[in-house]
Amino acid sequence: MDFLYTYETLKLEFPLVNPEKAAFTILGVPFDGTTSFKAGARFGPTLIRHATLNLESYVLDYDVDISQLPIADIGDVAVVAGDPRKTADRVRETVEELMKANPKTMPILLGGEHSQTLGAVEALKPASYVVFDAHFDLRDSYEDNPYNHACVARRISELGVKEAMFGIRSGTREEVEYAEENGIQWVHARDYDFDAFVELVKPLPEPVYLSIDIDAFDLSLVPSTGTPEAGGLSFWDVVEAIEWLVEKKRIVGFDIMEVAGENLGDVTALTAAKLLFYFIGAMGRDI
Ligand SMILES: [Mn+2]
Repeated sequence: MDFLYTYETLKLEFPLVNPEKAAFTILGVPFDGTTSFKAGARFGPTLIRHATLNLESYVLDYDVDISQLPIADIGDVAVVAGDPRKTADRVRETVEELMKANPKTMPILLGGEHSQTLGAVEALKPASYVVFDAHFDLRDSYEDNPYNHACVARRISELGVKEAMFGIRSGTREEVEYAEENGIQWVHARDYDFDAFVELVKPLPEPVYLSIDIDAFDLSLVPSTGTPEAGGLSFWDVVEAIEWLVEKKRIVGFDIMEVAGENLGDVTALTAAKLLFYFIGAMGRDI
């Protein structure tokens, strides 16, 4: 793990295990080098870890105490300032190394800009990419950079990965056309419900990479994020979708991205931390 810095204070407050023995391995990606509007995603991983202090490790709904599960937190990737491609290379190499050491672990990225999801997807080679996001992220290039956060789903689609998107409510005509031409299915936030989710995700090939851009949620839940948009999904919308995926599909990687902010206890990080516990709790029912 050459590219990591791992301050003790930046880790989850659990009895953690070695990544070679972990069912879940947390990796922070504190990158915000191409943020367009609201800065602070570099603090996302730290803010999410801190927000977990507020939560019970017992996930009520599942009767699972996640502090009893084998979780590793390997710290944060040392980012290459201003360079999303080089930073994503470090994410890819770190995840590759991790999977070599423990092919059974579930890597969980906490971010940080959505651009960094590309590195994890390149390492894990899923057949499908299921994403909750306010935005398509299907631009060919943005601000002269094909690895900008606004291009991540385009780069992933070019790898031949099937995509389904939920919570979309912002994009360009070109992105809509690209989605149509390339068989990328999506559900507008306004039309989102559980049945619409299942209909699109059911036929997708496995394994699946699940990415949560925190801006998929309604703005009231996630005020601190790089490109906030009104009119998003509810917390339970996303939790129910995660539960279905965990039960029905093989998931190879998970991330919660675009959490920003500057203050401990930020609402956005609290939303992200709770979601993290639901994901680990849902997966942990079978461990
Ligand atoms: Mn987004």
